[in-house]
Amino acid sequence: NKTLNEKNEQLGEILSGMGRVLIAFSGGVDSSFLLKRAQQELGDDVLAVVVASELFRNEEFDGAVKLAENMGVRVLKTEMKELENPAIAANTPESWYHSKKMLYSRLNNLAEEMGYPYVLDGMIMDDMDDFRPGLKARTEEGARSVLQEAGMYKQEIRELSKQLDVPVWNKPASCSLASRFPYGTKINREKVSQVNEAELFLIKLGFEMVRVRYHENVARIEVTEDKIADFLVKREQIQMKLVSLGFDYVSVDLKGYRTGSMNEVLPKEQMETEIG
Ligand code: NMN
Repeated sequence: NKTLNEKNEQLGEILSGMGRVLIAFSGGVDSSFLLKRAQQELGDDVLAVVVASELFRNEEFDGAVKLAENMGVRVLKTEMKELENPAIAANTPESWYHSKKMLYSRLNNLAEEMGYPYVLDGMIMDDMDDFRPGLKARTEEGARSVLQEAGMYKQEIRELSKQLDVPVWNKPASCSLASRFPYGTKINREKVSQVNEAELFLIKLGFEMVRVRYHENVARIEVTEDKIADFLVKREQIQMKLVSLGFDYVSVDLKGYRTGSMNEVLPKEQMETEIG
């Protein structure tokens, strides 16, 4: 069993051996740590690619660009229109694969054009236990998850990020807005914007960890358990706002926030064949 220092050293060796790297940069905890370590090892031979996507918040794109720029890393912005691909808009478990395929093939093209031999992402050990049909695309496209290669877990990355003064060490996990929709519910710009606006409103009200799950005219809101009481105090304004955004009924999920709640209704066999 490696200590955290040993893992971090191993990560450094992997990175410095790569020479020049392109990093898929989201501005989240994991890819920010990766970007920082890559810069420490490789200096100017690091390119952060930030994707403006139809399935992620604009605020996250802006935050990622700023963060990389503040670090003094070279940034390349690119745009993806996932919803133009019907296999993604259909929002099936395979849609995760198609989204990631679009992402990694774009990154590979950019890397080739600009002379970067390696494409890296910020996947970590914890991601392996999740239901992630998209992982296959990473492997097919040959991107490297060096934090995984070094055996790093979320807790460890937060700890090292804090030591290195990476400003987002404590940021909650964010995810494609497609995760708010039941599998088989087709998604489009309007629906994505509806859940996005609802979540932004709730975040401003103080519910930092929140998901607004879209069940047609019903919103099923997940906030962390410790916030449910506070949520009920503010229920009237929440109800009004979400109705103004297009929901007819606004509900709170008594189980509270947890990641992957849309996977809970998938048949077990499907989860097992598609995990990892
Ligand atoms: O935290 P929520 O909103 O529930 O989203 C997380 C879920 O989204 C995960 O459990 C996973 O099923 C899905 N997801 C899949 C991929 C992938 O396949 N690459 C990536 C990110 C999220």
